[in-house]
Amino acid sequence: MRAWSVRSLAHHKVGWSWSGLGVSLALVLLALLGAAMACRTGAGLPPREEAQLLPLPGVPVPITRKGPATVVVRLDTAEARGQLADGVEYEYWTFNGTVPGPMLRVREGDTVELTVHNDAASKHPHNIDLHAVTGPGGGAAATTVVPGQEATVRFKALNPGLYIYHCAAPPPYDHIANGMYGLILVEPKAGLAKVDREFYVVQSDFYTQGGHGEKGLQGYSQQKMFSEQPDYVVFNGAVGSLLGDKALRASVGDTVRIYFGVGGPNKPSSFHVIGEIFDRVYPEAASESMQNVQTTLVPPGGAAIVEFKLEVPGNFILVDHAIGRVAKGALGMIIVEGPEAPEIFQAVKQGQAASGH
Ligand SMILES: [Cu+2]
Repeated sequence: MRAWSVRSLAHHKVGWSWSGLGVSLALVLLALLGAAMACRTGAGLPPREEAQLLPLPGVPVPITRKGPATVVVRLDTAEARGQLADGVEYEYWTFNGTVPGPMLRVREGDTVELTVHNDAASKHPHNIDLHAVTGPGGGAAATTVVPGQEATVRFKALNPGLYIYHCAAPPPYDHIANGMYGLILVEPKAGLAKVDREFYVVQSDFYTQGGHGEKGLQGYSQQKMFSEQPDYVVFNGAVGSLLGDKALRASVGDTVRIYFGVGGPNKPSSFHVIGEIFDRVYPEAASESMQNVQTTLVPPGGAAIVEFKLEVPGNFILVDHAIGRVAKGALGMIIVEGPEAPEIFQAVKQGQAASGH
C-alpha cells in the first residue's frame, strides 16, 4: 500500500513543473516496481486474523478495520449430551459444543477461511452450509467430514447481512433438528451504528421421544419433527438459557441490538420483546431497516436484526408471540437496571396480582 502513496505523490509533482517530469516518471516507475514486488512477496495480500468466537450469548466485537482481511475460522462439530430442560437431557449435535454454534462476524469483502473439524467421538459425518456463501451448497459438499477428519473452504463474503449457517449432512433436517446452526454477521463496509450492547439469540424447535417435560435422557423423534409438533421451542438451545442468572442485562439509556436467528428446523418465530418497541428492525436481516415495529416474523433459516433503546428499568421478556410456545420454552429476559422514568411509565395504583413482568 505504501507504494501507491508514493505514486500519488509523484502525480502531484507532475502538476507542479515540467522540469520535475523526469523525476516524477522515475518515481512512478519505482512505485510500480515496488507494487509488483509486494505482490510477488505476498506483502500486498490482506491481513489474516483469527475469528473471535465467544460463549453464548456473546457477540464478537465490531470490526474497526477499513480494508478486507482473511478471517480464519475453525469450527468443531461434536455430539454432546446437554440439558434441554430441567431434568431433561438430550444428545445434541453441535458446532463447538453449543446450540447455537458461536456467532461469526466478518466484514463485506473479507475472505473467510473456514475449517470444519469433526470430533473423533462423533457418530455421524457433518458439514457446514453458510447462507452467507456464494458457491455450491453454501460450502456443504466441500466440508463434509467423517469423524476425526477436517476440511477447509474459502469464500468471499460478498453480501452484507446476518445469515444462518447450519449442518447440511444428509439428512439435513436431522442435523438441524439436533442443534447444528448458528449465525454469521457480514458487516457492511461502512459498519453498523454504534450501540451499547449486542446479544446473540437463536430460536429453535426440538422433538423428543417423550412428551414435554418428561424427565431423563430423551431421544430425538423424527416422526414428531416430520409432523411439525415440537415438544420444545427454545432460545439458545434450552429452556431457561436466557432466564435467572443467565438473563441478558442492560442499563436504562442503553441502546440494545439483538442478532436474532431461527434455526428451526420447522417453526418460524414471531419475535417480540414484551414492554418494548423495536425502534429499528432489519427484517429478514435485509440492508434496509423499518422503524417502530412490535413483532417481527423470522423464518427458519432466516434472521433479523432488532434495535431498541431502553428508557425504563424492569424485566423485559423475550417471546415467540405464537404465544403457546412460551409453555414450550420460548421465553427469555433482559433485566434493565437504572433510574425510574415515571414520565414514561409508572404504576399509578398497583394491581393486586402482579404478573411478574
Ligand atoms: Cu451435522
